Formats: sequence, structure tokens, C-alpha cells
Amino acid sequence: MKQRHVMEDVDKTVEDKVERKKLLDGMLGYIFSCTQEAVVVPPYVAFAVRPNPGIWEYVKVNADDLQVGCIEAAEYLKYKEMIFDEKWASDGNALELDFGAFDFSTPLMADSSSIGNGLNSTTKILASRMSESSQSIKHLLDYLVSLNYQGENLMIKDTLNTMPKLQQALKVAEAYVSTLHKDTPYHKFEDRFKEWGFDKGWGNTAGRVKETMRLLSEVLVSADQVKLESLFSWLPNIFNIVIVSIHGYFGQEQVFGLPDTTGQMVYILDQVKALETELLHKIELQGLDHVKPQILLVTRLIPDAKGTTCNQELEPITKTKHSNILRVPFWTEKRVLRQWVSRFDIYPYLERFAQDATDKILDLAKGKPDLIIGNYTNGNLVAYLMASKLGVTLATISHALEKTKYEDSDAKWMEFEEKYHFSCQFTADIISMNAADFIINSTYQEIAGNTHKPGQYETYTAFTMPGLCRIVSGINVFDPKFMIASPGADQSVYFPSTDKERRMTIYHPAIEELLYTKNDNNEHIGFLQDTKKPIIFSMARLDKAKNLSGLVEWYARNIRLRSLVNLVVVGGSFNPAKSKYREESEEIKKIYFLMKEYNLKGNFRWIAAQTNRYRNSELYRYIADRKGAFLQPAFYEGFGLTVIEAMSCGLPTFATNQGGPADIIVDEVSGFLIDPYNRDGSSEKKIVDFFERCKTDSEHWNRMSKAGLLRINECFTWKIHANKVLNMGSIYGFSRRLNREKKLTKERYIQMFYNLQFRNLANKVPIPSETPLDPTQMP
Ligand code: UDP
Ligand code: LCN
Repeated sequence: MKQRHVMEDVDKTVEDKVERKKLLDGMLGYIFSCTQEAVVVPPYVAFAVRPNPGIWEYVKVNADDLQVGCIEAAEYLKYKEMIFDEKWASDGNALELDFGAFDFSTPLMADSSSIGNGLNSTTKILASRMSESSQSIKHLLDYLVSLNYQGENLMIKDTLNTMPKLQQALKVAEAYVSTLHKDTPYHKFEDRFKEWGFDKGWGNTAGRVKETMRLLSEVLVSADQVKLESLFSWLPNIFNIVIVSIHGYFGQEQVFGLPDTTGQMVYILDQVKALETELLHKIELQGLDHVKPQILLVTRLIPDAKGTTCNQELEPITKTKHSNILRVPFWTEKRVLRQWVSRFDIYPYLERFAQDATDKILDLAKGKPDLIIGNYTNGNLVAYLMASKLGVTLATISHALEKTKYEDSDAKWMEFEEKYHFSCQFTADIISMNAADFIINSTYQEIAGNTHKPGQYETYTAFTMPGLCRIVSGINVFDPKFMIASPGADQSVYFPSTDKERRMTIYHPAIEELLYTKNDNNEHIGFLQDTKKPIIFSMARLDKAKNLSGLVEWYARNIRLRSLVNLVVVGGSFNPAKSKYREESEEIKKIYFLMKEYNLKGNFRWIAAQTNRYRNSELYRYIADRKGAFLQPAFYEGFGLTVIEAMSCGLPTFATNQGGPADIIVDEVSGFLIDPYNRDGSSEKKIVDFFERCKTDSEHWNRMSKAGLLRINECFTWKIHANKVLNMGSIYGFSRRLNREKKLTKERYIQMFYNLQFRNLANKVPIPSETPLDPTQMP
């Protein structure tokens, strides 16, 4: 039973309203209000109670004698399993996993509000270890001595490998640079520094060198969090980064609208640009002009590339100087797999892919990367395999954990198996999130949800897949490895509609055709009779979870809304028979049905998936010019890039309160949050009220537009993101080194789970039939 079922039962059982209120106001009512799930196995009812984000308690009530007792997660999960697979539930030797057993000495975040701020906490822990133990300071010293770029030593030579020697040399060097003008370039005093035991990397000018030296001297005497964080933000320790994102058609053009090619690609391409810019900036300030940072974006090579560049092995990334896409093919037992495969069927190829990609990376980058970042379940698993082989710092990003999108997808995994292979997906997730040195999150929601709903990661705290394994401790969201670094929208593309000089008016004729012509064609169907009305705009893949059909239904049924605005939806394709997405054809059929049932002619335009982000950005702005709004109606959204794209273009935005958008928008301040289930009609009212108010108060639209922009500039930019990620790489990288032995124990457990469980599951996923590859076309 979910909470709503428990409440329904209370309503049914206690009919008297006064009695019911008394009950709900008491302790039992409080427990019910925090209950996420209950399992009824007579005479017991077991409750999974979540009083606060991240905090779970399990309670068992005996319905015969009303005895109440706390139980462990394992016992609760066994009750749950009784519902699905009684035999397995009572098997004393069923596979049970406990990742928490290795984390008993990891200091955790103190309370729910600090979840997702792990960098601060990690730095604090490191600082206190430094001040308490000379052994930790020695580790820092060894770490600094080991810094190098492709074999060229940086900062400290190994002649200064003891504390007294280093401190003495620092004193002399600091005194010397203090006598120089702060802008004196490093090369002017480089020789003298070499004699004292120092190499490049301290800074490009006397001023910066002095600052870095002062920070180090202070940290050696007494480390505190602020000093340590500043010091690590300046250390030259990251030059080469590998980013792994495997599924989809990963290209820079002509890929949108192709299956599994989503916001993840937009995010990563923008992230690469931001990281490279930040790396170049840091390298310049470190005085290492000769160093060329390298970012390799590793993805799958698809021989049947459908007119995209996805069959090219190496492709430079536009708007970068040194970053490339590296594509590596999937192999079946005997040959390269030519065609695209869904992300749900991708598992049999990953191990070989990881090996081949690692070899290519070592060859291209002329050495090991300094940081590997995985993306989504499959990319995270491959990133884990690479990082553990190379001994490199590992970061992971989920984008979306599918487990949250489908109710009971863990307990009912067998029902979903043929279509989605969740057994592989959730196993891979739990492996990579435990192996990661740090996890990059877009929002708090993603980790720990809100007071009512668990976060995506939180659903891995304790769960069971009856018949497969029981995870009594999967991940702890209080672990300081969780750190929020929200993405942004490329500000050279998504800028405000009021920025007249940069407007891409060249697209206006095409946009007008897209929105207003009366004919139906391959790109649009339906038309807008009254072209003066503002537009409610939405754009997404046609997945069930995106709920575009739900938006069409709301609009169709709401006479008031239909009289105030037109609806324009961009998404998917129009032919259900040809659709390649698993869920798209049903959504297509549903929209067709609604168009007919509610006669949406003249009010509604449906535009097929769009591939040109420049034109899309101008479309947002064009709709803003006409005082429209963006609406994102998803049942659940991991983050929601369209939300920040729309807000960056100055379009007032309504977005789902389920998932990431709830952290992007401050409700009724920088936009509006809506409930996609709209149980009480209040969300529809919010939309109607907005447009009605805009009619009488001409400033209302402008105020919301400006407030949205302000929110974006303060919290959601790629510059802030890149800076944070590099600082994470630096601090968590050092922390990993300091905790090497402890990490090794857990890594062994993870390896065993991978070998004994994941490989078997992956081997069961069917491989599509194919025609043999012509050897002359071998990549
Ligand atoms: N997008 C697009 N064309 C479409 C639909 C979406 O270019 O027809 C882009 C959209 O502008 C955004 C991304 O795809 O950059 C979708 O990202 P979001 O985070 O909203 O959702 P996802 O698809 O990743 O779940
Ligand atoms: C995947 C999703 O589903 C979206 O919610 C995110 O915005 C996107 O990736 C980028 O992280």
C-alpha cells in the first residue's frame, strides 16, 4: 500500500469525522502522514516511515494484539517480498547486500538540510584530519610532490619531501616574491625558484605565487576548511578529463528527434565547453601556458549513422579548442554492431566497450586522465570499470534514475524485465553510485526529494528485487559524496527576448510558418485561428513521463483557458506505427484522440521534434514577444533543461512540482509550480489566473519574466557549474587518496557484485539480429 491507500483505508474504517480527526491529530496520524509504504501480511502490518528527507524508520504492528515494534530494513523488505515471491522471501540464503557495512567510519552529513553540500563537509573533514595528524599532512606533502603534467614535475620537487625542508623553502620564497611587483611574470624568477626546489604551477605572476604559497604555509601550520578549499581550487591537478555518455545518437547536429538522444547530450556538450573554458582560465593563472587541457567525450560509434556523424571515430567539439568526441563501437561476439540499440538493451556490450575505450583513451591522451565522469546508468557503469582499472577519481551523474519513473519497478522488476531490463539497470546503478568518489547532482530534489516524496537516489537506500537480491543498505543520501552543481543553459544561445541586438530574426519567417500556417504537413498539424492570442508552449520528448498528452487534455477540457490562449506543443513524430521510442506511439495516439474528441481545431498546434537549438531558442523568444508562457507538465522530471532554457529566454514558466523543477522555480516568485496530477484543479486555476491578470495588469508578465531571469543568473549558469565540478575533482581526488585503504575494501565487494551478478544479468539481454559488417567499412 502507498500512503494514499493507507489514508483511503483510514477514511473507510473511521467513518465518524470527529473521531477520524482525533486519530489523525495523534501519534498514529503522524506516523500515517510520514508513511511511504505499508505491507499487510496478516497478522502484521509493516510500515516504511519517512519523517524527514533521507530518514527512514521501519515499524511492525501486530493487528491481533496491537503490539508495535521497530524493525530493521531487512525485515521490512522481507515482508514486502512476501507479497511478490513468498518462497524467495523465506529463503534464509537469499542474496542480501549491505553496502553500508563498509561506511561505518564515513562521517555523514548532520541533517536533511545539509544533504547535497558534500564538498564543504569533505573539506572540513580533511582539514580536521590535517590538524590532528601529522600523517595526514605527510599525505598532503606526498600529494603535492607527485603533481605533474605528462611527466613534467609541478610546484614542489622531491628534494623538499619533508615538512621542515618545505616550510623553510616556502619562507625564503615568500619573502622573496613579497619584494617583487605583484604583476612580475613567473619566468622572471623561475630560475631562482628552481634553486630553492620549486617548479611551475604556483601562479603566473608574483602576486598569485605569493598568494598560493601563503595558503600552503597556513594550511601546513593549521588547516581550516576555507583555506584548504582555496588551496585546492588553485592546485594544478586536473588537465585531462574523460566524460562517458554512451547511449543515443551522440552528435552535435541532426541528432535530436533520434531515439534516446535527449537533454543529456545538451547538458554534456555545454558542460564540456564550460569545463574547458574554466580549465584554460585556471591553467593561465597557474602560469602553465604550455599545458593543453584535454576533454574526451566517449560515446558509442554507430555504423548505421542515419546521416549523422555518429560513425566517425573522432570529432572535434565545436566552440572548444582541445575537446573531442571519441566514438568506440559495440561488439557482439564476432562483429561490430551496426545499428542503434535502446538504452534499455545496452548492457551486453558495456564491458568490452569499457576495455576498448580505455585503450583508445590511453593512446589519444598519452596517459591516464585525471578525472572520469560517467553519465546515466550505462555511462556510469563504464566509467566505473575504467576508473577502477586505471585508479582514477570517479564522478557520476544520473540525469534520470529510471527506478523513480515507474512505480514499484524494483519489487515488480520481473513484470518489466522483458521491456526494460531493470535488473541490469538497478544493479548497475547501485554499483556505480557506491564506487563513485563523488556524485554530481543537479538539484536537492534529485537526491532527497522533499518532505512528501523521496529523492531519486533516496529510493536506493533500501530496496528489494524479489528473486534477485535484497539491498538492505544501498546508498546513504547523507554521504558527503553527494554534491549539487546545477547545470545552466548556453547563454550564447538562450538569452532574453529583450536583448534585441542578438535576436536571430533570420529564423522568424520559418517560425511563423511553423506556428501559423493552416496546412498540415510532416512538421506540424493543427492550426491557430486567432494569431493574436498568447501561446502556452511546451517542448519535450513524447515519453509517457513527460505528460505532453496530459497538457493537451487539460487545455482541451478547460474552456476558460482555451478562450485565453493557444496551445503549441513540440515533441515526437506523428506516425505511431513508425515510432522507435517504446512509449511514443501510445502518446501519439492519445494526442490524436484528444484533438478529435475536443475538437481542438483552431486552438492547438502540434509540431514534430525540432533539431535546431538556435531556431528553438528564437522560438522561445518569439513566444515571449507575444506574452506567452512555457509549461512543463511532466509526471516526474529529473532536472528539466527546457525549464531553464525558457526562463533564460525570459518566458514566464509553469513547471511540474515533481522533481528538479521544484528546485529551479520559487513558486509564484520566479515562475509557477504546478501539480501534474492536478487533483484539486488549483494548477489549472494558476494558469488561468496568470493570463487573466496579464490582461488587466500589463506589468505582471514583465515582472515574472524578469524574476525568472534573475533566478537563472544567480543559480543556474554553466560557469558556476564548471567551477564547482573542478573544485570537486580536486578535493574529492585528494580525499580518495587519503582514504585509499578504506576504499579498497569496498571496491573489492563492488567488484564481486559486478562479476557474480551484473555480468550474468547482462548476458541475458537479447542481442538484435544483424547483417555482417563489410570489413572495408570497419571503423
Ligand atoms: N529538445 C529539442 N527538440 C525537441 C525536444 C527537446 O531540441 O524536440 C531539447 C530541449 O531544448 C532540451 C532537451 O532537448 O535542451 C531536453 O532536455 P530536458 O532536460 O528538458 O529533458 P530530457 O529529454 O533530457 O528528459
Ligand atoms: C535527463 C533528464 O530526464 C532531464 O530531466 C535532465 O534535465 C537532463 O537529463 C539533463 O540532465
